[in-house]
Amino acid sequence: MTESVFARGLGRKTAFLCVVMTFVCFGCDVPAALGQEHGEPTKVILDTDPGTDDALAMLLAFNSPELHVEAITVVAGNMTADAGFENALKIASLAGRCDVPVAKGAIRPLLQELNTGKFWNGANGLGGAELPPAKCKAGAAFAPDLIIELVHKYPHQITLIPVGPLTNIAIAVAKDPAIVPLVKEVVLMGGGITGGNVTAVAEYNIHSDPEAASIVFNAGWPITMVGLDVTEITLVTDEDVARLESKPGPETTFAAAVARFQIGTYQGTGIFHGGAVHDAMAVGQVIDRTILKTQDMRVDIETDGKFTRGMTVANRKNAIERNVPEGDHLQSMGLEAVEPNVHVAVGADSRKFVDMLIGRISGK
Ligand SMILES: [Ca+2]
Repeated sequence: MTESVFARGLGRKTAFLCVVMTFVCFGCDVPAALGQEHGEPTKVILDTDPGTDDALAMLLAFNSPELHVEAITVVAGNMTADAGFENALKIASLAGRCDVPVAKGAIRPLLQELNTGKFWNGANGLGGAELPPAKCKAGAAFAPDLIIELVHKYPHQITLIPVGPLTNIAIAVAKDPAIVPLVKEVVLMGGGITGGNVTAVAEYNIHSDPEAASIVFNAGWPITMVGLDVTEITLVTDEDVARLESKPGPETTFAAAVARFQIGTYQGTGIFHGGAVHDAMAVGQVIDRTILKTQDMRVDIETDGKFTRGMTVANRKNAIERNVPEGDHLQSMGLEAVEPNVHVAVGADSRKFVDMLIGRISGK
């Protein structure tokens, strides 16, 4: 970015403080009622690869009055683009939201093979939970084109919530870079600064298309990264599922089945004590800024690396050493600042989020 949203208006002294201090806050970087200062719902586009946690993210978005879902855009990821598209249409139908356009996008990552996620999502992508055939009609638009169209239609109003590989978003930026300053913000699920879930250091959404992620992270728009650091500590339990089941209905029955699959899968790894609902947390962050604690950091995407491809490389100090040639070697001369480009979620009020998720889907 040429002028960071973080550094804009800061003087040199303040910028220097960025080097020695990191900004840690509970939602202080964004107004608590972002987009709702005048009671208007926040316009969002959910870019998704449904996917179990995607399904819960969709239901949370559809059942939250703070949001107006302008479109569901589908990307290849957990499922092939066709299978994910069908799932998205079924979930929109389940929620009675055929008014929301559903568009299919990229069928594969920019440069690498598609890596689907049957283990984490079940063969049908929905944890085996069956849904009736979709009533909602498939949109004809190519997802990146629909994103471009809606951003121009609602300048400075659209929040993008990508919860799959970032292929669609990167294609939209590549096709029309003019959308970047017109997007209100990007709140994505992906990455992590303390470890990965595909490799030691890479999270699935980023690992699935690192080149696309690099485009998105370097575009120059405000980004909040809701990564594994918060999603793996925010777990749905059997008690939470029982709360869903105590309110029987099509959406709660489906959500409970999905959540039970997730709990079983995650507990089966021997690492977790409940089900992680990763993608839904990105939607939750747009609804309520008090759930996550964020810290501004410079984050780059590793697109090479023998062990690190797909890693979100975070500079926690927002500084690097400045080295200059001196004779036959380099000499360190101190530190120089690097501009943060991402609000990184580093802490969560997990119970508050899960209560919101369960409450919204169960209509409470
Ligand atoms: Ca997803």
